[in-house]
Amino acid sequence: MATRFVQQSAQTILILLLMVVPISLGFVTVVQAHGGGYPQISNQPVGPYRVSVWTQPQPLRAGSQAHFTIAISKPLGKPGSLAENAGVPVLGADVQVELIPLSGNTSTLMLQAKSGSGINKLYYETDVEMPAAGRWEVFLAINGDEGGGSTMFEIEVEPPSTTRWILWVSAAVIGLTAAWSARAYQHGTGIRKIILVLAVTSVLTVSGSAAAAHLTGPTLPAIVSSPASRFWPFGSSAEPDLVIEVQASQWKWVFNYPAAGVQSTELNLPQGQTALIKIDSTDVLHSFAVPDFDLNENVLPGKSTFVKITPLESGKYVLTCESFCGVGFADMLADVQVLPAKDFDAWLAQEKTKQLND
Ligand SMILES: [Cu+2]
Repeated sequence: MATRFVQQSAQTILILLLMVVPISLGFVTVVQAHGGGYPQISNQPVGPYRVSVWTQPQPLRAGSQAHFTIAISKPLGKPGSLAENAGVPVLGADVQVELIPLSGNTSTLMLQAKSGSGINKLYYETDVEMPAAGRWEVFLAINGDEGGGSTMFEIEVEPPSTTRWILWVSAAVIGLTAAWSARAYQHGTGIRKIILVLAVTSVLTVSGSAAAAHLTGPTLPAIVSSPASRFWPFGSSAEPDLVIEVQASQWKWVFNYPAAGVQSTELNLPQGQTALIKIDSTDVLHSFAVPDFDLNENVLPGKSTFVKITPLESGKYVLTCESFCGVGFADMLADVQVLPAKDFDAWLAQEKTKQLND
């Protein structure tokens, strides 16, 4: 009698464990990296201020958190004066964010963006779970010591990611398999028990890895590493396919392809090849950030910063500066274009001819 009780208890505990693990996986939410994101407005005049707004993630999705990052600065000089482009961050302003749905019958959301909470204390930030997909108007109202102003822009919210279902389906499969197999095991004998154990193990492995693959998040379109110097890591396998020298300054990017003698205002990269990127600042602290690559490296003046990028998917991305480097920092944008290797070579050759003739 006692043995039977122990057996039953052990089975119950096993079933509970098998059900609790996948269900808890389903509730894991990926923590948002605060600060930065996808640029929505850049250095726009709003009352006496200049305002920039970023959203994260890209794309925004219904049923998921949307993160808004807002930078407010005040120009120091009058237009045309020497100090025109100098600015100071504005702190302690009242920043209201109103989200107005442009379709459907969802109601308007009112948010208050707060400064000093994120990694960069100069940003105002707020989070909200987007209740519906479609276009939304974002109305931004700012009130500070210097006065007030408002601006508007639109955002697109995509339907919930379908891959989220993979989690629930695998959780259900694991749970049902566990419950059914425990019962079958109780009534089975000999070889049947062995077959059962093998079958259950394989179902759990497949469902578990499907859930795990989902939890590790979407695959980035590029492999990125930030070696501390040109010679790290050691070894010839680390030798890049090309070297690009980048100059960061208030408030622009210049890209040099020294092997070809080409200079460009956009960062073109060959797909599937490893580019070693050497970044130098000619003035203040900047940062080299490609949100789509999950890349954000500080660039200090007087010290080279190295980044290795191996883009896997061709397409257009955006390079931004995530460091507050003066009033024009939000304008420090450049196109990043990943081209198939032969298109990249053609572009480089064409630029070389063009620049030799200039
Ligand atoms: Cu900068």
